[in-house]
Amino acid sequence: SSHHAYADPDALRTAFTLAMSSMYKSEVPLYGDLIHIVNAVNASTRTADLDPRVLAMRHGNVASSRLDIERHGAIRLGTPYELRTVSRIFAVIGLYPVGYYDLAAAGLPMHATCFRPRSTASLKKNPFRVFTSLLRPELIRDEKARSLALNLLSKRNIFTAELITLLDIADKQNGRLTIDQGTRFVIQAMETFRWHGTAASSHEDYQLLKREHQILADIACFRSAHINHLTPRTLDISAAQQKMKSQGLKVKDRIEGPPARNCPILLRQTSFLAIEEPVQFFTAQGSQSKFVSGSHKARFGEIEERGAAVTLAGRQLYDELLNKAMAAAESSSQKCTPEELDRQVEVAFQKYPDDWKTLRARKLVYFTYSVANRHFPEIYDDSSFTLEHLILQGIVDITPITYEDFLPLSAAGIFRSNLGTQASSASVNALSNEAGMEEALGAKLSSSDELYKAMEVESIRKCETELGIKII
Ligand code: OOG
Ligand code: NI
Repeated sequence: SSHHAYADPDALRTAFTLAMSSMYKSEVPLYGDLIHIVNAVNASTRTADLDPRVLAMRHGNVASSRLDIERHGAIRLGTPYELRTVSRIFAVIGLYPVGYYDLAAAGLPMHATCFRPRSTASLKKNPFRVFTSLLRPELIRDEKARSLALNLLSKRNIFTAELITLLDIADKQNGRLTIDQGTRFVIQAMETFRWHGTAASSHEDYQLLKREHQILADIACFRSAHINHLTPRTLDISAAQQKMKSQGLKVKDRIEGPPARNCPILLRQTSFLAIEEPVQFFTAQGSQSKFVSGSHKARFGEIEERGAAVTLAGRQLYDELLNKAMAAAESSSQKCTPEELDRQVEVAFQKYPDDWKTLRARKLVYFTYSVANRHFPEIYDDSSFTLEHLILQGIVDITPITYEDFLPLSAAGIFRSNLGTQASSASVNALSNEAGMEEALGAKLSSSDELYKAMEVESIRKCETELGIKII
């Protein structure tokens, strides 16, 4: 019954991404330095030498896509209510929960999902996504720390009243906001993810939680779910890593993920290490409450280089080879140095095919199909054709699908390098709990594999329409 012009969720996502980016740059100036480094590396990468398919995946698939817009961020939430409300925020900007990430295996009392666009069209407009982890209080061994964390979390409210009002309005408008409401929404949403230099806990409570697990203090002692990093894409992650080092940034000791390849798969990531930031805590000591100065280390800057989405078989091979490399590095006579692990990864991944044809023949990577040549005599008789035939005849082209998700082992490596801790005893041997995540969220998690398969099918249907034939 209204004639309001609703804002396009993809456009709102871009406004949100840009607001988040400028907020983070002003909060963490070192992040601004990282952006300069990435821009310089991207500008000097010899893109003409790159396989256009590889460039497309690194760049983001579309000519119109801005190279300088971030590709992901991460937040850590404390309660199911926070997760459900954040999922309402993300739905307004076209992000939906996809996939389950078990972090307990890495010694973290948490699990996670990725809020991201699901459709090809939406991904093309802006693939920005948020790695969103949730505390699993049942994995906190120490009774006192657990109840303290839950008590602090029960008292905090990370959402402004106006934001909740706008979310309720969106519910009544089919999930949409008008352009004016959308503008207010982005401003209000930033309050949820902003840094606060004044903690919501006493210094004593902060230290108690930190002793149990540093991540607990980060999740429970603050007034917001501060964004803990943003991640621009880079066209050459090795060069960017080198440049970060040469400019004096403290960087992660190795690039996570698969080794450099002709046909990149999945995701390679590295970061500068979390900075120590001043924080004011109140202290309960004495009769008068007063403030004490302390500090907190949680926030960093990351870069990523994306490759192809792999099938379940492709993922199995990836996990197998990575595990083999880690085992070999552990048992090598030298100490397990980052260099030794890099070397073992190189060796192990020689078993992972590295040309698109073989990757497709062995069903290790997902592809989309597009019409390369519609003026082919054969296609005018009205029979059906196999995909293989059309590819061989040069009528249909194959393009690897860009990986849009995360890697739990890489994520664990990133957590670890920023916490400066090894796996804690707090959560060893814990089982993953995907059902628990869905219950907290109040919704099902989409399967990334189903989404990649749907993209493949959609592209084949499109070829059929364009060629006017049936592909079997
Ligand atoms: C999230 C770390 C995971 C990634 O890129 O794998 C992540 C966190 O530190 O909260 O962002
Ligand atoms: Ni990240």
